[in-house]
Amino acid sequence: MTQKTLLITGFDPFGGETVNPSREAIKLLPDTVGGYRLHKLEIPVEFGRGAEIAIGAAEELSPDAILCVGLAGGRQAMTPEVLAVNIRDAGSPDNAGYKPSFEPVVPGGREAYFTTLPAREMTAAISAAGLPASLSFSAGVYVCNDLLYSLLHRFAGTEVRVGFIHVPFIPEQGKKGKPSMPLNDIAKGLAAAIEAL
Ligand code: PCA
Repeated sequence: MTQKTLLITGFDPFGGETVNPSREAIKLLPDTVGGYRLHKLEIPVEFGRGAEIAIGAAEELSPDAILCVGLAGGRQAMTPEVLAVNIRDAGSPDNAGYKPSFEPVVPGGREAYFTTLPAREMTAAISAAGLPASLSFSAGVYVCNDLLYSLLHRFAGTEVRVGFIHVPFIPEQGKKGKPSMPLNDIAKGLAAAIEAL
C-alpha cells in the first residue's frame, strides 16, 4: 500500500490566550495515522498570511489531503466544517492587528465552497471513538474560515482534498462555565477523523 500524505495544520494562540488546543493537539499525533504520513504545520492567526503559509507548504508537499484544525471556544464537541464563505469579518483584531469588516477573502471569488473532505464520515468516526462530535455548517468569518476558504479556492478542481475541524477549549484554559475537552481526547478524535478520510 502506498502511503498518502496529509498536511495537518494547527493555529497559534490568539485573543489573549497562551495556548491554542488545535496546535497542541496536532503535536500529540503520531507521524503516521490511518495510512497517511502526517506533515504538521503551525499557522499564524492572521488573515491572508496564515493561508499563504498553508498554500505555500501544500504546493511544496503536494499532499493528498489538507486538514486544518482550529479552536472554537464555547463549542462542546469536535466539529468538522461543511463549508467556507467568502467573508472576512472580525469582532477583534487578528494577531497582526488587522480587523476586517465584511470584506471578501478572495475578491471576485465565489460565495462559498463545500469542504472536499468527508465531513459527515469524520464526524461519525469521532463519535464512534466515544468522543463528542457534530457537523458544523459555519466555520465563522474569522481567520479559520479565511484559511479554509483560501485553501478550497486554491485547490478547487485539483485532487487535493481540503477540510477543517474546530475543537473546544481544553480544561487548562480555565474557562469557567464553558465546555471543554481534554487535550488527549481531542488528539484521539483527530486520529479517528483522519482514519475516516
Ligand atoms: N480559531 C479562530 C482562528 C484561530 C483559531 O484557532 C477561528 O475560529 O477563526
